[in-house]
Parts: sequence; C-alpha cells; structure tokens
Amino acid sequence: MVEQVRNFIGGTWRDALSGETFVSYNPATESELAHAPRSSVSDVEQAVEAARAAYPGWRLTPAPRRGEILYRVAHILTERKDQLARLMTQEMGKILAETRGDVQEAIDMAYYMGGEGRRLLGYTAPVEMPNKFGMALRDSVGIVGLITPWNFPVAVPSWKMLPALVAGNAVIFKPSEDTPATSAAFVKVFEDAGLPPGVLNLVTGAGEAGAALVNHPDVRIISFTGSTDTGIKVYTQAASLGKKVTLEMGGKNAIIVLDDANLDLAVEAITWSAYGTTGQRCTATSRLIVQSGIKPRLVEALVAKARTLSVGDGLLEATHVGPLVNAKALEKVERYVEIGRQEGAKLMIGGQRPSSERGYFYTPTLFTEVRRDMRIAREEIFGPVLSLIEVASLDEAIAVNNEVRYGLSSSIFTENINAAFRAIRDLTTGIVYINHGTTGAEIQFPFGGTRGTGNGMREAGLVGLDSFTEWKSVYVDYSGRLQRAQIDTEAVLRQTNS
Ligand code: UN1
Repeated sequence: MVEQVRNFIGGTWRDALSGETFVSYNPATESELAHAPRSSVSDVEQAVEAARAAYPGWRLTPAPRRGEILYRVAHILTERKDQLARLMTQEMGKILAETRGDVQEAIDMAYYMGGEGRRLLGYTAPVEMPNKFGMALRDSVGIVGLITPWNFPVAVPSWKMLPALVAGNAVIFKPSEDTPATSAAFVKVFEDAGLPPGVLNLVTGAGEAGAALVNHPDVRIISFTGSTDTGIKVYTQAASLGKKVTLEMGGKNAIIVLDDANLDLAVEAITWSAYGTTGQRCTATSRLIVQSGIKPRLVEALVAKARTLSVGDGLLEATHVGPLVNAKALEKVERYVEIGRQEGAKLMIGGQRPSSERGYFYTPTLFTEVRRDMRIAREEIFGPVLSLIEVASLDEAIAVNNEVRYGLSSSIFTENINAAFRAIRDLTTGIVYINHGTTGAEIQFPFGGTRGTGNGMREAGLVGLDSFTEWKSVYVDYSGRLQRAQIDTEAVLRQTNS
C-alpha cells in the first residue's frame, strides 16, 4: 500500500497548498512507497507563521518541562523502534540492524538532551566591582530551519531537533525528498509525546522548500547535513542574510593499517566501515592507507571477507549490504568505478552490479594500486567502493590521511602505543579512532569535521547546544550607585615595584 504523507504545520497534518506531490520509492524493489507534499514557498511561509505563533509560549515553558517531553519522545521511539526501522529500510534501503541503530541514536539523543532541560548550563564569574554580580546564560534564538539527508533519516535530524527544542526554539524540518515517510513517522512521535502545536513543523519537498527556508527572514538559524555542493550553496545564501549556519558535509575517511596491526580485527572493522550502510555514511571508510609489510595479507583477507557479504533487500535478516538509495547514487558509483579503472587502479573485487532484476544494488568493491592523486583517492563516492593506497611509514600514512579536502573521521590499526598517540596528535580530522572503524560515533561527543567537511561547528555532545542558543551576559549592580572601573595604573605599578 502506498502511504500518503502530509506536512505537519501548526499541529495539523496538511497537503501542500498547491496539492502537488512527489513519490518516494523503495530502492530495493523500485516500487512506490509513499506520496508526499511537494512544498513550495507558501507552505514554508505557513510553517514559519505557525512557528512564530508557538515560539513565545515554548520559550517560556520551563526547560525541565521541555526536557520531560523529550523523555516521552525517547519512550515512544523505543516502543516504535522496530516499526520505524522497517519503514526506514523500505524507504532508503539500509539493513534492519542499521535502521534500528539509526533510531537508537535518536533515543540516546532524546535522553541526553532531555537531561539538558535540567542543565542548559551557563556560568558565573567574578566581576571587577564590589556589590555587583555577573553571569552568562544560554537563550533560545527563535525559529530554526533544519535541512537533513536520507542516509540517517531519524538520527541526524534528532541531533538538531532535540537540542533546538530543549533550548526553547521552534523548528521547521525539511527532510530529504528520499525519506518523507520516515520523517513524518518521526515527527508523529513528537506530536504523540505532547509537544505543543507549531513548535515542530514538517515540510516535505525538494530544493524549492529548502531554499524558501534558507531565504525566509524569520528563520535565524539553518542547520544542514548533506552534500558539499548543496551545503556550500546554503551557507553562501544564509551568510548573505546574516544567519547562523551549522554545516556537516562530505567525507573521504581513511583507515590506516600499520605492519604491526591485529589483522583479523582490522579486516572486520574495514569491512563494516567501508561496506556497511552500502558505504553511504559521511563517516564511511573510503580510503585504506596500508603499510607495505602487511599489504599482501590484508588484501587477501579483505577480498575473502567481501566474498562472504550478501547484497540484497535490507528487510531480509541475512542481507549484509542493502541497495544504494536511488538510481542517481548508483550511477555515481558506476561512474567512479569507471574513473578508477581508467586511472589505472587495480580492481580486486566488485566493480559491478549483482544480477538482480530490480533494485539499486552494487557489489562491495576494492581497488588497490591507488595513487594519492587519483580522483578515487580524493573525491567522495558515497558507495561501497574502497581505495587502497600503499605507504612506507607512519609519517607518510598521516600525510596521506590529512591531504584530502575533507576531515571528518580517521582511524589507525596498530598495537604500538607510541604510534597510536602520534596518530591522535597528528591526524587532522574531527573524529579519530584507534583500533576501530571510522563509523559508530556516539551522541555524547562532538560530531563534525575539519576542512571541507563543515564550518567549524559541531553537533551532539556538550557543545551540541551551541548551534541553537545565543549567549546572554548579564550584569547586576546592587551597590545602589553608578560604579565605574577606574584602574590607577601608577598605583598598581608603585605597589608592584615596592
Ligand atoms: C552520517 O553518516 O551522516 O558515526 C552520520 C556514525 C553514525 C552517524 C553517521 N553514528 O557512523
């Protein structure tokens, strides 16, 4: 049955004002999964109107009460975890174990940010005058716009929505056009948890709705996760309107394997970080930087392991690797594999579609003899394609890791503690793993990357509120007179010299 998705604006579920819809497909079967509103400027305007009406009341709702609603969100998500995971698998393809993990990240985040309802910590510090008090408070900002991708359709919006809401903002959520049904099911959880109408609004659609959000003068913050091309456009436009922006874009993450690594452990980690989620994570491993001594054994073990992976519909428990999200994503992978071949890299396994009549499937692929300057060593492919670059030393491995335009995640496999600490110090990515793949970040630590991955902001963790709050510094003078700082420099010097 094809589901009818609606926008959620001011607490009611509605079609687009134009009545137009678009289709969301199941990438494993290519069948229609849902029809959703193709929102335009006027739908976004309605959502902003609803958010503007809801904001003053939400802002003044005591933060511990806001936090309690987030705890209810966590409970309902826990109850609906399997249901949401199944819908997500059908809508964007990744396997059930991964879609359950996606929902779990949102549950974790709801508890974590629910707790912020009783913290939202600011600080006090001494001030220069007697009978005077100073403090710094976090304040909400107003209306926040979220533009989010299809690869983590519940987890990634949760990193944005939950801190934004607990801090007292009103939110407009524009999810990827590949996952409108999952997004609506996620928003329904907030409705059922008792979030007041208008505090969270959903507008589905494509670029037009996203652009309307970025352009609307009353939307003061844009939090974006997605492709580098779109992210830079969003950033440029939002900056010209003086908005605050949080960006999380591409990755070209590497695992370094030194000669002394635990081979079995490295093979497991590489396999899941490179081919899990069909390589469609911004944290996925797409480069392997391998020291010469271990290379032959590692390649042999990786090829053997890749042969055991079953590619298919993510709803089947036996599947390891689901489809790519859509035809365009599949074409991009095919194009890059062709580029790799032409550049002279050696295809060890994969490099083709499995024989299936339907679905955007692609077999796990490994290239060796990849040079640092090849496009497959530098550009984000976002699919199950791994490029192996051979190096002589730890120094060379670190240099290769750091030279790409992205800086999200990196990892090193070594049993040598000195090498591990050198890597921690010198790998210039936002996330560094030791003896673990490049995926699997936890919500209590900052998430984000250096260089072209972002704009210096981080999501989640202790700093997760920074994107959605403004600092307000407050001075209270209770001396009853106008006190002015007068530092008698000469007197200070006389005292110091005596
Ligand atoms: C993403 O791909 O955008 O660290 C997010 C991980 C997950 C989140 C990935 N926890 O792989």
